[in-house]
Amino acid sequence: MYKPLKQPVYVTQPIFPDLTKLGERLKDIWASKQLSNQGPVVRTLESELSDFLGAKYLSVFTNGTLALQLACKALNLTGEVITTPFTFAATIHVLDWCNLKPVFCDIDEATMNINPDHIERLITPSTSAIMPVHVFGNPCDVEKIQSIADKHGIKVIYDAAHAFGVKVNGTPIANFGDITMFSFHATKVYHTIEGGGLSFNNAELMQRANLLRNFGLMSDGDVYVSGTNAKLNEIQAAVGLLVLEEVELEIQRRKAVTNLYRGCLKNVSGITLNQDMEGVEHNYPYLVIRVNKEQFGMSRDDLYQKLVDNNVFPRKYFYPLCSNFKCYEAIESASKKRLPIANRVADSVLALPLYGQLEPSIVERICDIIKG
Ligand code: T4K
Repeated sequence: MYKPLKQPVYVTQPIFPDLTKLGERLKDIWASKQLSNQGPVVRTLESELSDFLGAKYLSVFTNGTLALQLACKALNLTGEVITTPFTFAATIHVLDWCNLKPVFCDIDEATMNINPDHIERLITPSTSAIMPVHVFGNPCDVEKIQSIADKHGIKVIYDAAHAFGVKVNGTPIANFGDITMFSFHATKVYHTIEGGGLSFNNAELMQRANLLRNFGLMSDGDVYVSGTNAKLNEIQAAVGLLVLEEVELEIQRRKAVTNLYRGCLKNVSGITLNQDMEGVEHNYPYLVIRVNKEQFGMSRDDLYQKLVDNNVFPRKYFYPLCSNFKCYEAIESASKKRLPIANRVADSVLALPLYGQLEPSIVERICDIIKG
């Protein structure tokens, strides 16, 4: 018989770098008298992240959402952008804030990513780009997506908010598409408390995004484009450098926790877990199960409540589906009939607690609650 957990267990816990080391870095910042506006710590972070992520060019921003907006602006996107409804609200809000019309494409049941076989039929003369999301860090079918984009002369921006450090057949995820966005939010495998990054394969695009990040101000003081303020500051960059030192160990620990869940829940009828993909170096950002009510004997929502009642706080990532949000449901492509897989997936997913410091005994107790 299972017992409720004494302390609440949340879906994630950020990496907290060593306070003494942080103190040393803060002393240096105090001495430098520079707190923001592309200071030395931000520049070092950009260089170290670029190396870690295998990016050709990389810039950091206030958060992933603003970074994604600037990516759309830097590429001068117009009209319609084909994307997935199975994502966090930010992906779709970015399009809306950039006056772009999201066109929802159904997803693949196994990967939960945009289904490339459905993309082409959604392309119209107004389509300027595809914005796929590497959901839960699982890479999209990057080759197929690129060949569709090339055939139709449209851009690809990847939302890789979850995919920090992922590799596909040895190629860093940062290398695909025109621009790739990473979120460095505290809930992510790697973080700068709040923050985001863009990787580019092209220096000119990076310069454009960098200009947009700093009000469009040119070095001569003149302004040619309407920019915004999307700069990261020195203190967060210092945290980011320290978190970077720990991220590989964090990923290894998350892998061990993931494998423990996989073992404990292996034979539970009606519960399926996300699996590793062939040729992919994963980063284990989320432990997502799918609940089949008929086989498991309990709905996803009832299981969620049972866990909460026992002091475990999973999240229904991503429910409701973005296409069912009140602000987007009137869009033609948001119709439930056109998105059967995405609707089914959103109704059955549950993200269980996953982070490096999660103790094996707690994982076992969470699994006992699920099975009990
Ligand atoms: N695209 C995608 C696909 C994304 O998933 C996201 C963000 C973005 C774009 C945008 O990137 P950013 O602009 O955020 O950089 C969280 C995050 O706020 C959000 O960054 C993330 N995706 C989304 C999936 O999750 P919430 O509202 O679910 O987080 P919250 O505050 O409920 O945190 C979850 C749990 O984590 C808490 O119950 C406790 C724990 N926690 C959280 C924080 C922040 C801690 O223990 N410590 C903490 O500091 O949105």
